[in-house]
Amino acid sequence: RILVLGASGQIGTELTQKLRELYGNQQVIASDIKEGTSEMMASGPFEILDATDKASILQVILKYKINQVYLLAAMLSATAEKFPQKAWDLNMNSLLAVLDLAKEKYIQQVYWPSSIAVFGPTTPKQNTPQKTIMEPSTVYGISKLSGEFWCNYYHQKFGVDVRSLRYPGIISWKTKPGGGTTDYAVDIYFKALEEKKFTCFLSENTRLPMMYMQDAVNATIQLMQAKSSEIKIRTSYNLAAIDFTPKEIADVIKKHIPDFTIEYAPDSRQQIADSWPSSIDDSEARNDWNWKHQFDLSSMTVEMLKNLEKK
Ligand code: VAH
Repeated sequence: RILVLGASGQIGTELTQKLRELYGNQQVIASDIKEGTSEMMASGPFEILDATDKASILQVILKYKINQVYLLAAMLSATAEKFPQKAWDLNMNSLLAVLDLAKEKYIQQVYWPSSIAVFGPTTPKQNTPQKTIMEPSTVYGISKLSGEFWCNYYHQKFGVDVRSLRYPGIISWKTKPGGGTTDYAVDIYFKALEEKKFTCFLSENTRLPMMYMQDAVNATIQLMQAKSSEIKIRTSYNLAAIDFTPKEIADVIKKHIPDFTIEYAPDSRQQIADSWPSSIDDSEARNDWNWKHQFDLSSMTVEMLKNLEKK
């Protein structure tokens, strides 16, 4: 069985649903410190669980005979700048707890997400390669880069089968934005429909790597289903799909909502965004386990607006 830690979050919600579709509702245990969407709560088992509490995680592992853990609990970039110590404790202690449980053979496989936030202002910004200068300037990025090295260490030293992807900004409609710098690109769709206007906290030409949620979920499952011998990178794989600026996404939304207007009011999140790449080279993922994305900016926009209108 599978345990999802952080199942009430943006990615956890959709990963839980996809895993339940693939493996059966009773095979996937969702958990978080707070309940999630009514759809997720209704579709299978749920446990209130603190992802940093190793003993409690072990109890759930034994109770449900878990053999695979997806650890999606984390504090994202903007919030982590406000609460650095809490962010470090949550992001690192949850990972070390799960890696130890794998080392102690209570579970057989671990998924843990990294992020483009591991790159910093000195990293080449265009088509950022898998191996390059990495000097993250955010607490979130520091925790993700450290986590990558812990994953690689537990794999090399103890044979732990932990796998990881450096997610770009992820766009989805099922949950509200959760404290990320890229979350302007989620909120813009909600606001375009609700108010036909949006005030963007990044400047109009801030180009960032992005991905529609369905692509991110598919990549995650594809990585976890790959043969161990195909996984050449045990820190974390670059993963890419599209990249766009606030102006570009606003222009695509205007094609559907002609009287939509956007204004720009950059705030403290601008310097977080400015420290990250504009586009990512993910050729290792495409070569090692046959990754390819499906959604571009226009098809993502159709999906987002269609689903939000129904919501
Ligand atoms: C954030 N959505 O903005 C996350 C992600 C690359 C961005 O790590 O913090």
